[in-house]
Parts: sequence; C-alpha cells; structure tokens
Amino acid sequence: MWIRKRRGWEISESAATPEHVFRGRRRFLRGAAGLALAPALLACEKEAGAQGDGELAEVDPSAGLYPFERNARYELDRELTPEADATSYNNYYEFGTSKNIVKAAQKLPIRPWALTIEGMVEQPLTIDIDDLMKRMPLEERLYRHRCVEAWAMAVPWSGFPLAALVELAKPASDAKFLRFESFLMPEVADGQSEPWYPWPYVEGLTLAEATNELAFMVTGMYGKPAPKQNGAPLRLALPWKYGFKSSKGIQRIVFTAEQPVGLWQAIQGSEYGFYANVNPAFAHPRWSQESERLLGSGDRVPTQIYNGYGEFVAQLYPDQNDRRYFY
Ligand SMILES: Nc1nc2c(c(=O)[nH]1)N[C@H]1C(S)=C(S)[C@@H](COP(=O)(O)O)O[C@H]1N2
Ligand SMILES: [Mo]
Repeated sequence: MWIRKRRGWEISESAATPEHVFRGRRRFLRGAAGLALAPALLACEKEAGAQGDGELAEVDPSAGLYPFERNARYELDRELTPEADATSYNNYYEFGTSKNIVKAAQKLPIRPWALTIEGMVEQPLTIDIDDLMKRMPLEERLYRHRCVEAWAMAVPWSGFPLAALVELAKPASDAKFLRFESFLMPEVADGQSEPWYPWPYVEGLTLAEATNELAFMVTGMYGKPAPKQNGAPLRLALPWKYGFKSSKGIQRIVFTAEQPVGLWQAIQGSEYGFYANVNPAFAHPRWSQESERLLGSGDRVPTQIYNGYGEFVAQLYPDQNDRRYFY
C-alpha cells in the first residue's frame, strides 16, 4: 500500500521471518500437551520466546474454545494458503511498512483487551474480549482475501458474524455507518510514531454492509487464536472488499450518521475509497487489478468481481460500472 516511495513489501516471501518454525513447534506442544501439562507448555513457550526479543510467553485465555465448528456455507475455489505464509507475510503499518512485521507485532499486549461500542446506539458498551466471545455465535469460515496490492490468500478464519455484534449494540434508527478504530499505542507500535499517518487505523462500513452475512469479526485462524501479526485479538474479514477494509487490532466501534474516512482514504483519497469492493475492471491508478498472486504457491489467478462473492453482496451496490464502489 505504498503512497510516496517504494517500500519494503517487495521482499520475497521466503525472505520473511522464520516465525513458522517457532509456531509449528508451539502448535505441536499445544496439541500434544493438553491442560495437565500447561506449566510445561508455559516453560517451553518462554524458552521459544527467548529466541526473539519481545516474544513474551503468553497463553491465550481463549485457546480452549478452539477449534470452532466450520460453517460449510462459505466454500473456496482454491486451496487454503499454508498457515506459515498467511501468518508471516503481513500488512500492519502500526508495526512497519514492510510485510515482515511478525517480530515487531509481538509487543502488542492483547490481554486484557476491551472493545468499546458507542455513538448512535441504545446503550454504549465496553466489553472484555473474552466475555464478548462467550456471548457471540462462534464459527469457522473459509474465505478468500484480496489485498489491493494484488496478492491474495485463502484462510480458515474463526470468529462470529458482525451482524451479531450489531444486534448486541442496538443501533439507533438514524445510525447509518460503523467506524472501526484500532488501537493507539505508540509506545509498543513503532509505526505509530511515524507522524505522517493519521493514527489510529480507521475503517468504516455502511450498516447494510455490516449486517450482510459475509461481514465477519475474526478472533482466530487455522483453528486457534489469531497471532498478533494477523490482528489479534479482534479484526474484520470482509472478503468482497480489498484487504485494507479489514481492520486489525480493533478496540472501538462507533455507530454514526456520517460516512467514516479510512486511514488510507485520508492519506490518498483518489486511490483508496470508502467502498473498496474488489473489481478487476477498475485498475488501481498505479497497477492493474485483473489478476492476483496467491501467497504460498505464487500462482497468478484472475481476480473476480466482489472477489467472487457477488451472490452475497452485489445487491448492496446499485451500479457495477460506477468506479466509486470499486476503489
Ligand atoms: N490496523 C490495521 N489493520 C489492517 C492493516 C493495517 O496496516 N493496520 N492493513 C490492512 C491490509 S492492507 C491488509 S491486506 C490486511 C492484511 O491482513 P493480514 O496481515 O492478516 O494478511 O490487513 C488490513 N488491516
Ligand atoms: Mo492490503
């Protein structure tokens, strides 16, 4: 998502951090050990964590809830992206402008984590992430993800429909949009000391988009809590939109009558708009959107309108020839 100069995301995937080695080992330990061996697991995690500074040993209190039952309604037309690729090639400007931010992201404290819901709602609410998960209908979904930079992945996300959260919030009748605000912690997120970006990360949806069945709040991926670099403990998955709409590290949702201005839109509104629905027919001003590169295999495949999710969302947009819905 570069704006002015060429940035570090041009590095090859194989040059990205070997975090998956560490993760693979941790996964094995978790699976094999179970609760009785939790202290041993902790010890191992400490040891593993010591390999990279800032990687603190933390056992996610929600870990026991996983895996969630898969909702078979959402089918893929492609292989799942290998976990090691989806969790090591990341876009998270709070932690740097390269795709190699795994290590930096480990500094983010994800417990306790409160979500605040406010603005035009019946009852403003602040709720702890683990309490929220107890109240939400948890499930797993396989979704495609298409970054505006023309790379893509296919991920088993765990979470709950955003519509369930909207129902909990009870929006006022004149609320029209949701504004999602991510964390603001410049003391742990080095990228937030970069004054040129209008932190915190902000994105928005119309109420109709937010209550569309596809809009999904993510807490986990690959059958376990999401790693920090992928947006733990709470992010969005909006598979019909370019990836920048799917905010990570969400702390606040504001119901409003005004269309929110996203961080990228604020910086470069001619290139990154509010709707940002995937459409190969509308090129980005600086590159084509006709095809995408799959993380993992590196294969190039044609991009589909609404990223292939037209049957779910096309009715939300009155004109598929109007660029304003597609950047
Ligand atoms: N808070 C925050 N959320 C974010 C971003 C970001 O920089 N900060 N990048 C976005 C972009 S451009 C993409 S493609 C996805 C990447 O998610 P991933 O790292 O899990 O692949 O996160 C989106 N959400
Ligand atoms: Mo992206």
